[in-house]
Amino acid sequence: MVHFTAEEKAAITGLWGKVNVEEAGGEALGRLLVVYPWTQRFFDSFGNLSSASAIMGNPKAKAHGKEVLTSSREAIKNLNNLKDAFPKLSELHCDKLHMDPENFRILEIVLVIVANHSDTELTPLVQAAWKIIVTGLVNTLAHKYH
Ligand code: HEG
Repeated sequence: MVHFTAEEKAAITGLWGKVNVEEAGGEALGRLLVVYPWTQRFFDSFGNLSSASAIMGNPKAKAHGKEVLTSSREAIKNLNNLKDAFPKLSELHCDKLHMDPENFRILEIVLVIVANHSDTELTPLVQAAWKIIVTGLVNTLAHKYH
């Protein structure tokens, strides 16, 4: 795991402060469901996921995307100890949802795409930092898998 200095931590926390969790979260989860349709099987309760526009406008998908990014933002507060950030969530996805951790990697790809498409001008350095953080988060969530 990468060790971050105080300065790097401040830069990363600042970057996350700018992320609109509602917008980026909804966009990321929507794209996940559209581009990787097999992920829809986890979301039976979401209602209409029959087309790309239905998915992108689905309020439950948006709310879940926001929840995912909000919890990610909490984890970022403890950057140098990411692997201990999500023990309960990791167990939930493994033991209760029986979700293949490969799906975390897919979400990782989507999150990087969403960041690169955002209105905010992102320097290559910030893009690289985002990629590292998202990878860290994803590894964290896979940590309790057995
Ligand atoms: Mg998961 C529940 C976070 C990837 C499917 N996910 C949750 C919850 C959080 C969360 C905070 C609510 C937990 C609770 O109610 O106690 N998820 C989370 C993160 C990431 C992630 C931080 C990746 C960075 N989740 C993920 C992926 C899928 C998925 C890739 C499916 C492809 N999550 C999922 C499902 C639930 C949660 C099906 C249960 C939803 C429900 O029952 O309402």
